[in-house]
Amino acid sequence: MDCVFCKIAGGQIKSAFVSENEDFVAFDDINPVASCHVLVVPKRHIKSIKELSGFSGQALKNLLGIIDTVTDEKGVKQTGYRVIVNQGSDAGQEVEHLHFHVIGGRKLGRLG
Ligand code: D5M
Repeated sequence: MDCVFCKIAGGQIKSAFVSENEDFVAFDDINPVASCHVLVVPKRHIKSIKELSGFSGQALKNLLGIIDTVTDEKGVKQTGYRVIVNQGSDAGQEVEHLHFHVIGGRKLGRLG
């Protein structure tokens, strides 16, 4: 499958991970909108947020755990951050492999 995030997660495209666990990798967004802009990506190819319902409790804990580690690493844990999923074309989703944007490091504007 020709998926850029599968290649990053699988190591075919070299990327310095901010963090990694059994189910997820986290790496800097290539086109950051803030000093902290990290993508948290499941290692398994998952197209849509709806498929999260198939995750085990442990995998969901690992999702929250890696977000916690990333925000700590990037120094935004105390100041605040956003976790965003762009789902579908109206939301501007570009990569069809589920990913969570973790954005912080400045005052963020309103959503919309
Ligand atoms: O966001 C897709 C995001 O993925 C967008 O912010 C750019 C980022 N991107 C695309 N390719 C790469 C690579 N190779 N490394 C890091 N970041 C990347 P979406 O929510 O789909 O609009």
